[in-house]
Amino acid sequence: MRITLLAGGIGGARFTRGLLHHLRTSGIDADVAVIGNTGDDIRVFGLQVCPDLDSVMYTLGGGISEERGWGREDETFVVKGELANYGVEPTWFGLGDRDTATHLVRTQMLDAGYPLSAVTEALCARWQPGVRLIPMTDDRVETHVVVDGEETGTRRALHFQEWWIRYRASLPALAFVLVGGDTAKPAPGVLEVIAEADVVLLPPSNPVVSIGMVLQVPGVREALRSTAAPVVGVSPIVGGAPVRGMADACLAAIGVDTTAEAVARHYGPRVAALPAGADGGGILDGWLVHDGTGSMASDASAVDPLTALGIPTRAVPLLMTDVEATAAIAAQALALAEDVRR
Ligand code: FO1
Repeated sequence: MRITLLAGGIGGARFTRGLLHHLRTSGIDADVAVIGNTGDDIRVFGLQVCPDLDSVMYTLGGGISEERGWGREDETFVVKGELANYGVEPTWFGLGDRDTATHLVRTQMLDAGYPLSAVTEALCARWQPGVRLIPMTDDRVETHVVVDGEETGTRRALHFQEWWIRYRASLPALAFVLVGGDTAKPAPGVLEVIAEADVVLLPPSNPVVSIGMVLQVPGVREALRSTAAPVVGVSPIVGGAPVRGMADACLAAIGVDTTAEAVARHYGPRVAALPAGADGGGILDGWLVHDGTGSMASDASAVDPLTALGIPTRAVPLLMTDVEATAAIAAQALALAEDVRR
């Protein structure tokens, strides 16, 4: 069985870990490919850092810092402190000492001319994530955030990482721009693993700056709309709020309500014929929303309207509290995919 996921950082990595656990414990033989978002990538201190690729690689490879969800466990930040002592910026970026080895190997290989997809494959040879991790593109892209400056009319763009880390997404975002996105090409394998998949899953990653950016790579949305595989998504909004991260700040910027239903409508139903002028057309065949189990409110009210829209929707427990709970969500997503398979 071939399963392809479009993933961002922490949410996508954790969901994939649960999926692999479900496949292993159910004895399902599957090849899993993860198309990773590279809009978060940033060059700091001369090093190319790929946060979402590394979150997937470390989480599945067993090196992740569980409490941070990014970077390495048992991490130290000695070099970061020394850089700050020299007064060099960005002091706000959490450059970990162990993590730096990854950035050094990646930067060295990129400078030697290897494409990011080859570099990622080389790094994964050490981590053995158990999936084929492919960057969405080998071309240099960066997500920049347009914000209003202090003085009126001084609109400016800053790198997503500065907006996310330094400002904690507190500056109202007016737009997210994938710089370089319009001319980026899908990395080798990206279109193939979508076209040849038996199932495509959208984990509960940030729909704007993670999955949204993968969808901006020319050709990806069309590949999703034409693959024979059912495309099933898991809502990143649970009980009207993002479980983690700041998806609400991102969704507000693009005028999408922070609800499980609004995010599904944003991705759009795949079945609907392309209304004239539609922005590329919908990609969803199925959607999972939270049923209220645990402390979060239920999103079950989304089931009927979305199903009527052409996105068969199920309400199930969506809190990824541990690997077993996440495996259960993955099992539900695969079951829905079979039910909606055309
Ligand atoms: N997130 C933070 O909140 N603070 C940091 O200092 C930080 C540093 C960092 C370094 C490497 C890396 O791979 C990720 C890092 N992240 C940090 C997380 C990162 O900003 C986000 O995980 C993604 O960009 C959003 O998914």
